Amino acid sequence: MRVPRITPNLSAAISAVVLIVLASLWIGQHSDWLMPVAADREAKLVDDLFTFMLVIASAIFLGVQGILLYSAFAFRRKPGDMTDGPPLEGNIKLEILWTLIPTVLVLYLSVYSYSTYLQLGAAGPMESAHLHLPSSAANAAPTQVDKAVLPLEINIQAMQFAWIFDYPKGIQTGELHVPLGKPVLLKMKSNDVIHGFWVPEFRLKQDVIPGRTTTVRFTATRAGQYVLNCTQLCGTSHGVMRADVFVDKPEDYQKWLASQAALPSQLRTAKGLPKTTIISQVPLHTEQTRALVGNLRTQEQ
Ligand SMILES: [Cu+2]
Repeated sequence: MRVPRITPNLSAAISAVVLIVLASLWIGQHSDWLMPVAADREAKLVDDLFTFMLVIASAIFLGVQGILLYSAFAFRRKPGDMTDGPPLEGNIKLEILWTLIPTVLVLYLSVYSYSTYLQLGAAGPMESAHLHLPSSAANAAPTQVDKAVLPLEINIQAMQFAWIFDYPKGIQTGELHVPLGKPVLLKMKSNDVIHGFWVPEFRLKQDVIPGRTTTVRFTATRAGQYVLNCTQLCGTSHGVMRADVFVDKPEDYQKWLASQAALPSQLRTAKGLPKTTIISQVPLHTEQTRALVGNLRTQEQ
């Protein structure tokens, strides 16, 4: 059987490739439609990676679907044609090409993703990495710079099914407040099972594991209220294991901290009870749990 020769129309092929590239870049430009607002400096790293992956994925999708649609119309069966399709077999050049392109893409994406991961400080303790110099402090004396970049440390306890935030001077709250523009280091522990810290607007996710301290570093850049979700299925009420996250202007943050320090402990009668017991006595309803944990504040141990 004679194999029909497809005469490539070079200018049409080039136009199609250019169109696909332009369309993919346009989709990449609008990747923010698919993401929540970005509320910290780290978000840019993740968003850039996401945009890059979206451009590649769009180009592959449009290319494959375009060839499929074109073929379906251009090579459709003519009326009255009852013959079999031509026996096409092997094409070394094409096989090399479609092995090489995905290999290069996957390798490049691995390197790019891992570099983003390292920059986010997610690969473990990296004391030298990820400290942001505020521009005003950049020219200051070394001692001032050191002080300026020291991150604010907040300890977090995760438990079924609540988050508790431990601030200096024994202040415990059920809401996470962080100051705008200051590096923050969260040190997280779990009191029972594996939980997961995730604030979509920060683009950061980290497991909270019993017997280990895991960390998250970020610098919030957008004041507002967000939600912290638990991402690990940690029990029957996993779905309500949320907490409010506030990014406050520095003066508002100080005011909030002072108001928390002045708050009388509403759980003095329960003093001595393990905190988990106090939490577990509350019906596991989001609002009630939040209200209780929000008021939970113990004196210095
Ligand atoms: Cu959980």
